[in-house]
Amino acid sequence: MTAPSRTGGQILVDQLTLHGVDHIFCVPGESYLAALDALHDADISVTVCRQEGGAAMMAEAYGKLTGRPGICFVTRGPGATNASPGIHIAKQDSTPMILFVGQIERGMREREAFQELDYRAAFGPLAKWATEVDDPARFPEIVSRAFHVATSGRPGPVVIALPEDVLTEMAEVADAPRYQVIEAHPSPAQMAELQQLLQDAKKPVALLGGSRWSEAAVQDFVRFAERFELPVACTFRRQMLFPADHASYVGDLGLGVNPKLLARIKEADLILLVGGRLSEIPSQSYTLLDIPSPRQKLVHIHPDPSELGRVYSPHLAINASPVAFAAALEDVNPPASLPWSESTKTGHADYLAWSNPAAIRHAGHLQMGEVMAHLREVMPSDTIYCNGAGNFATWVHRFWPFRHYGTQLAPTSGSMGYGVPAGVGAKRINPDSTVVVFAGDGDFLMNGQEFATAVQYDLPILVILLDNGMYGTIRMHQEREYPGRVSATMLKNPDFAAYAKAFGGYGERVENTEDFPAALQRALTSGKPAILHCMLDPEAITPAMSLSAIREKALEGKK
Ligand SMILES: Cc1ncc(C[n+]2csc(CCOP(=O)(O)OP(=O)(O)O)c2C)c(N)n1
Ligand SMILES: [Mg+2]
Repeated sequence: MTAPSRTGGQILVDQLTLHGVDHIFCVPGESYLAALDALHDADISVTVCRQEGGAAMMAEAYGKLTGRPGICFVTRGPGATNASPGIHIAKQDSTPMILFVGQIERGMREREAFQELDYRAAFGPLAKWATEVDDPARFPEIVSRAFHVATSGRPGPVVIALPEDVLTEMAEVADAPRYQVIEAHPSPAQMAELQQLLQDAKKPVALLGGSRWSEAAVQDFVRFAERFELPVACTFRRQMLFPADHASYVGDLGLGVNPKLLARIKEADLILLVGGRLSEIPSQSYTLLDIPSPRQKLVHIHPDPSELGRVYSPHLAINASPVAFAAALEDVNPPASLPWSESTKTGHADYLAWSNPAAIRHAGHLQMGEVMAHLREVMPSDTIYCNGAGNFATWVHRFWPFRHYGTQLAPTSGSMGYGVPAGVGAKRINPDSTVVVFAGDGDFLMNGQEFATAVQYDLPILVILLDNGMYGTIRMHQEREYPGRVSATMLKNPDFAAYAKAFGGYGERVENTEDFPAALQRALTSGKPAILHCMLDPEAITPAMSLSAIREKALEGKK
């Protein structure tokens, strides 16, 4: 049977459909009109964004939430370079994503034609795979490979350049079959060894991280933790991998971590590191475990063999996805007595004390401890929280108890500007979820333009914008390293409530703690994308220490 004759753009979009793509995020460009035209009749919804950085971050957020590649389309040179932050996040956060980029016609290559860029060279080190399609008949093969590469092993971003004339050329070619997720399973011998290690352990702890989890895998792990009364921590910004209200939960290895959790891990005799890499932030700048040979017996479970033994030489290396590993745990049985069970209870109590917002007081009229306590009281437990980077993120990471898989969108790569696009992406694909974006005054304006996308698609997300008039994180580091010498960290801000209104959303300024509950209520019931412009005293830079105290301590140390 001969295949029908189709344009390259049509073949491409047909491949997306058969691989299960239901949504794409884009900023249009004349370079890929033929693909846009094919999307016109496809059963794929499109979100058109205001800047490619936002579009790419929305696609990354889609990948984080679904485990399927988030799809983004952008135009040549400037569109592609604008999208690069999203590629970097997908790489560092191990998120499946495919970025399609317009490219000049094949016959003009190497002349530095209009917006020409060598994508293999520009994105090779940033992406998991960067390539260019030379022949429309190869779309089925290359797109199929892209889905396999993006989702297998350690997931990551793929960049595919689309020469304009490849998209318009006709070809007769058969479609590819739908891609498969390549699972890696632990062997029975490895699980028997794990059983023995748990049998011999006195102070075990599990650290959960990375991607390739699912709701079912989290539940599998919860059942295992329950049988073993095992203390479980999550790594930086992976708090959705274990319910915080579970008796086994002992906290997260983020920035500003609970010292009691660090002590527990240092004193452990067995560490199960499941899915994560224990990279710079969760390892506290690579000080938590000895490199390459940790003192604790390390069982490292990772879907990508090249991550096993990369930094830490494990006692037992298991090349398996968290999904497959968690399922295999059903057959691992606890020893008759659990010498660590009291310690697990202490660990959970330590977490509860550490994450209790009621105890927190700082300078200013708006008290974040009380704000967080109120959110804990009134927001649904499956609210999706999104944030970029800045000290403001501490409030949600430390004081919101994440209880469900799929409720945290935060870049482990520490990229500012992620919260708003992630929130828009999350609400677009989960319209029934409550979506809250935490943003700083610096962070928000890095991709605040996507608030217009929220308005355009009628996506009532709530932005809690903490305005302290500065790039606070950097100011904090400045006060530590160069006390009293403020340089390039102050900000003069717009009226963010007016900004929200100008875009067609709901906006309100909040200055006092007692005004927050009613303002929150009005924002949530407005039915519109909303910004609560919250005025935070610059002194309230961390839950524990004021800016002046940090400066004074540094000055003291310099004497
Ligand atoms: C894209 C990007 N640029 C710069 C930085 C460095 N950086 C980290 S936090 C921060 C300041 C964040 O300021 P703001 O959003 O106002 O939050 P605050 O710390 O004041 O709460 C900066 C500049 C970064 N992480 N990402
Ligand atoms: Mg700030």
